[in-house]
Amino acid sequence: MSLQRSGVRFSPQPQSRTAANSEAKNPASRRDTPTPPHCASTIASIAFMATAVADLKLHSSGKVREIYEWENDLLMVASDRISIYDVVMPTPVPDKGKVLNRISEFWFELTGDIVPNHFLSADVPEEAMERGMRVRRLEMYPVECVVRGYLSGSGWKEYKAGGAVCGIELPPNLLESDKLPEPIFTPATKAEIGDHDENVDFERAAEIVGDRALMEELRRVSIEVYQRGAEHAAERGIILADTKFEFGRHAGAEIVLADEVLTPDSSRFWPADRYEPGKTQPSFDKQFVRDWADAAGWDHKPPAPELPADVIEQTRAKYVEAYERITERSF
Ligand code: Q0Z
Repeated sequence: MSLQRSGVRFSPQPQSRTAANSEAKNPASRRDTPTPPHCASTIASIAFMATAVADLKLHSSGKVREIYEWENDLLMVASDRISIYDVVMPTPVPDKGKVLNRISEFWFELTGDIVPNHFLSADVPEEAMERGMRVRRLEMYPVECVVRGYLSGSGWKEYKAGGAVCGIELPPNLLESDKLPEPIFTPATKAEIGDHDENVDFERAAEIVGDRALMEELRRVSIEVYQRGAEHAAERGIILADTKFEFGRHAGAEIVLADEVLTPDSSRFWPADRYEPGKTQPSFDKQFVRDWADAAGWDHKPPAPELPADVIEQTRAKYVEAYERITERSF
């Protein structure tokens, strides 16, 4: 059976994370996509990816990733697109997709004894080489399984407002970015397109899933995978402050870890040597982009400005560094 070609395309702000839209047949139907970035390597990769085969049907797309239907399985492909302030930048970061895909692969292997996962094979069509994986098609649970080891983002906001996060009471007088006494499970529901996910308490998440015992197991597994990853990363100078997991089921298994796992896009990665509670922490991977965009005075509304080559290069280096520290392999 011949491998269909696939690959990443630079599409304009695909804000939808929703599943299969019958219109979305992939590349072919999107050939009129405006040409985004303008550096030579990008043009080259667009040219390359334009030949990337269109024959796989798009299953779902996110801001920076796509999923295709592939026989009875799925092909998940990570692009080089980068988003900050929830907006995709017009300039890709070379190799970001490969780095994230390989980080997920690494964690799937390291946590396979805790929970089965959707990874099937890294043997994918040439065009998706290293940035794609074959995964098992699942029925997904409609909750985001968030684990927080540190107080940041919406967790910090909720805590400031009422001393609790998703119904979990926390000790008084915590600072922004403080380490929590123990990791907490703070589920969220997938929001409508363009909106942020909504934090919910455990009982609400259990209602949504329709099975409290199952939800308890999702919580237990989520915390265990987070702890395994956070310990591993901490030993290598990276704080995994928090993360979001997604789970699904198939005929033979009730709980299967899916999506991307403990990547810089699904988690907050902080450089441990810069850790300083009481303020917002710098991002391990995206800080150069944020700093440049802030200095440029961008209002965080699309369209985002093109990124200069040195910002791209420094950012690429941070992704590669994250990969090499975590996996102890050279990229
Ligand atoms: C994951 C998402 C992405 C857009 C659906 N193994 C699976 N089986 C069924 N569905 C999914 C998976 Cl991973 C699934 N998402 C999230 C990922 C692009 C949306 F790469 N949506």
